[in-house]
Amino acid sequence: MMIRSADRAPGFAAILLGACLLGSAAHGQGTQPAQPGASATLDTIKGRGQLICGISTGVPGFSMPDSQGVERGLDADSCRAIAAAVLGDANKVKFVPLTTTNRFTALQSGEVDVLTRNTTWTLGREGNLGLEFTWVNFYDGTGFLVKKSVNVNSVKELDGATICVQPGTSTELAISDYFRQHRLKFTPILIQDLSEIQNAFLSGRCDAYSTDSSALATFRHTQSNPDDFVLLPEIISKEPLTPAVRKGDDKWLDVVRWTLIALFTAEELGVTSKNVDQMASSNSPDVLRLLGAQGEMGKALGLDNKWAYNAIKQVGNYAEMWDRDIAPMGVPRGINNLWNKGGLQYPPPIR
Ligand SMILES: N[C@@H](CCC(=O)N[C@@H](CS)C(=O)NCC(=O)O)C(=O)O
Repeated sequence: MMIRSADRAPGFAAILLGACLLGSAAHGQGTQPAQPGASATLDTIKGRGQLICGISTGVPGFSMPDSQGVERGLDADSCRAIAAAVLGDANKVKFVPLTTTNRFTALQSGEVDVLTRNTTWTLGREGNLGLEFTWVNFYDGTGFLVKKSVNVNSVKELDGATICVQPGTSTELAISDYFRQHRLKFTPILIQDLSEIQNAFLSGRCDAYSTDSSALATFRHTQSNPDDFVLLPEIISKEPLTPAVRKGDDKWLDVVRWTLIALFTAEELGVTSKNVDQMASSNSPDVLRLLGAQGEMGKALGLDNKWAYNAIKQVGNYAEMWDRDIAPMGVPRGINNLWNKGGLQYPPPIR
């Protein structure tokens, strides 16, 4: 039967009205926040009183033990922020160093609760490996490091070169795509162990060393003779580095994602580890909600309403982490800045 527009109109109006009502209920004015569902991962972490975090075996600026054996870096600090949000204590973290090849199985098998290890968010990994990426904590790209003595100024001059690269990385794919597309040849030297690959490069076994350009910059910075190395100008791929969780526990995904977002939000709102207590009596509703002085944002995640307060107080906002971990390596903030400072970080609203 043909439906005349006159028959249809009231139905549409009713649907629209219904949608508007739903919209205002969802907005939360005068309503109770939805009760969070269960998270097996969150329950396990709370039960054991410790977060188990997968990190790298040693990338300066990201996760690398200092002289006292304490893990330092942006990824290590991201783990601490999650522990502070979940358990109220940034020190309740067990760090598990993982290689490029065993990192995904460690997450899949439940050996770690979260993988916070300079890992690129890709469709293949999310679609095929049972992983879910949370929120980018560093926008990176594949680069190339060469010795100054080889006198190479561009990737195009690496035709026929040997290139050291770690297996199981998105770097491998980025290089083979780029070289094929530009009709260049190269021989990959695949070495899994980090110190082995670095030694291979330093001893001249490969003409170039390729990985995330941030890691190359921090590696160069930590050499006794950084000026003997050149980071080539080309960045040949996008590598958004993103902490990942196992698929199938959406509530845990929410916790990790929103804790990272809270660190960027704190920076955006000017909340730091130093002023967080004064800010808890700010007149900004956004600040009050972030710090749990108003609303029930923590409860919506299955956490204490002081989740973000604890993370910011104990670890600092993203800019503080950056200044502590990355800036000393001479890496400029660039696209990792907030959206209102010319960067890509645009944290969604905490409300
Ligand atoms: N972002 C790329 C590369 C990540 C990567 O593994 N980079 C190396 C070089 S910085 C690394 O972390 N090595 C440290 C290690 O093997 O522990 C990926 O996700 O595949």
